[in-house]
Amino acid sequence: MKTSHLDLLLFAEERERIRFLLQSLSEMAAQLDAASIQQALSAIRSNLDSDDFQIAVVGEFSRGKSTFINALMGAKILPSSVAPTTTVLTEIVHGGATEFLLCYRDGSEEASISAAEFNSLIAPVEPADDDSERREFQQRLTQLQKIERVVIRHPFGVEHQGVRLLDTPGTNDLDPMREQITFDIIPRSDAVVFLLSARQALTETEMNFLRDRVLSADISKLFFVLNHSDRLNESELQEVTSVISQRLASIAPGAKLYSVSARAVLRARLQQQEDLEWEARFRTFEEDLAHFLLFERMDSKLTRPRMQGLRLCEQLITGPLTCHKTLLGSDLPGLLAAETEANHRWKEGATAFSSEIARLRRNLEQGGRDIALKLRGELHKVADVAIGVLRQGYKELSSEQIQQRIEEEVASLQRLLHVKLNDWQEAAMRSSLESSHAQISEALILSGLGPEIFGFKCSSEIAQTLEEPLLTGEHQFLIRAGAAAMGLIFIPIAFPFAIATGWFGGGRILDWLENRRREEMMAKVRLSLEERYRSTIPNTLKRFEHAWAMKVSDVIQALEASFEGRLADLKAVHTASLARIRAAEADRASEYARLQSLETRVGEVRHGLERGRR
Ligand SMILES: Nc1nc2c(ncn2[C@@H]2O[C@H](COP(=O)(O)OP(=O)(O)OP(=O)(O)O)[C@@H](O)[C@H]2O)c(=O)[nH]1
Ligand SMILES: [Mg+2]
Repeated sequence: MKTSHLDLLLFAEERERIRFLLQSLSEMAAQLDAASIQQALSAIRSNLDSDDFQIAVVGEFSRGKSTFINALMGAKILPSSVAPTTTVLTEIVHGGATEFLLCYRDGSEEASISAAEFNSLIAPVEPADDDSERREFQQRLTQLQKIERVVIRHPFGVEHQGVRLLDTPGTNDLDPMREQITFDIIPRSDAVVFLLSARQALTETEMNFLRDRVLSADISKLFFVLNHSDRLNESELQEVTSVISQRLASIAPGAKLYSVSARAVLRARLQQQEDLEWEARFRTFEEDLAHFLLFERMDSKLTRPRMQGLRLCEQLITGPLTCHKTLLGSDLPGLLAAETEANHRWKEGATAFSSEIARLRRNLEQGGRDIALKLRGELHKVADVAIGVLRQGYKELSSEQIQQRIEEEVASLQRLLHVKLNDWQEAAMRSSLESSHAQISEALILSGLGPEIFGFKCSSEIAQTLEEPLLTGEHQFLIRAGAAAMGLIFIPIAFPFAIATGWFGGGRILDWLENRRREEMMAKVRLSLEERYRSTIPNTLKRFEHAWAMKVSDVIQALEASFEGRLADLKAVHTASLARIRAAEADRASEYARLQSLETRVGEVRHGLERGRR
């Protein structure tokens, strides 16, 4: 059953009611000189007004996000592979026929590219040795950077009408994509599908991401999907499911976990065969999703602005309103004295704050140097492995097989390094922030801003701005380039060797020549690999150092901006109060009554928002 006309009317009515409440709250914030609250309210209202319903599919790379969406659509539309694949945001919307549309960062659009063009654009394959193909590949990479997102129109379930399904790059992917996922996509999404892998039972990084970036964004509906379930037997799967469910329960009570195999379902659907076991499990998810879209979608669209509005009511009362009232309690001389004292406190607080910020910056910079050192060691290990594989595999393998071997060996190491680097950065950020936490809080209290750090959990939330600037793209390129170089070297060497073979025909000479040529080839290839892997290390380190420096300055700037913003709010309250009280010296009672009535009205808004809560 679809959403009825009555539901739509009720939805529209409730949305109007919430809009009205938020609007009154915003007016009161203006009367209380709380500019930052007004700003937050205007963002909430514009989200409330939008009719789109966005579902983001997120998860670390290779969890099967693209395969999962393909399975949902019953068509292989999005590219997928063992190596990190999805490089741009892809938006799937309901449409009459399948159509691919590129939206560029500069606002321009390119209509209807073909499926093949889309695939080669999103997951470009590094050419082996052809110069013109290489140029084309580079052009594609450049074009890719300019693309903001790809929109795919595709006919799928009627309940999905009006829904935007987002395929995102791995959350442990490169900057700035992850930042975009964290700060833009998740906060704007109405629901999130969080993909996990049965082979890696909810890692620490996933837990942190979930807690700090997804749950904190007031997402009203979250689906947890345990993909790759076919890789375990039933008892292993049960064990993993129970471990994950327990871990999830600690941060997302009542969360339901769907064990699926997106690959099995996609395969069965493409071949139009029933895979009864996996199909049934997948359907459970699909039915819940359809139920949600049909019956709960609209309600969920209203939940978030309600929650956010309630939080802002609280902030308005405990912040600006209380401050106004406190100031009103004193007479003019008292107020002036309070003003002088506040000025003094603000100054002291600001000094304490900046000296702590300077210390924090030094700590973070040291943390970055320590990580760079560890990273250097790990990159050398990767180079050793790449060269080691060549040494072992050279005799019996073809150059293609060698290429594959190196890719497999190095790709798994890189994935591990990705995770490690992420953990090191997060740990460095956390420990530096935690060690500064007490002093920053003191500076805040001194300035009269209250003990909490800018209204967010300092360590975890700020660590959001921090992501791993790793190597995937470049390394993939290098792996392939290394292999291509091997191919290039092999051909000129093999050619004279073949002629010599024909000429002499003798087995021994053949062996001797073969051995020599192979040794020479081996030496050249090794040299080329050494160059490719080792000589890139300084560059990779530089990139890391640069990215870390950017993170550090982002974090510091965020702290400073927040401090300054709140201090400015407080100063504005003081100034306005002073002016008002000076003017209304004669009748302070009326000013008090005004504040009292504002407080009552904020209370009414709060009550109104709570009334809609389920
Ligand atoms: N065995 C098994 N393999 C799967 C399953 N789902 C996906 N895969 C495989 O896992 C690999 C990664 O799948 P993708 O769909 O590209 O994963 P992704 O999360 O989109 O990866 P990125 O775009 O790189 O972040 C591919 O080789 C898929 O065929 C599954 O349920 N079972
Ligand atoms: Mg993908």
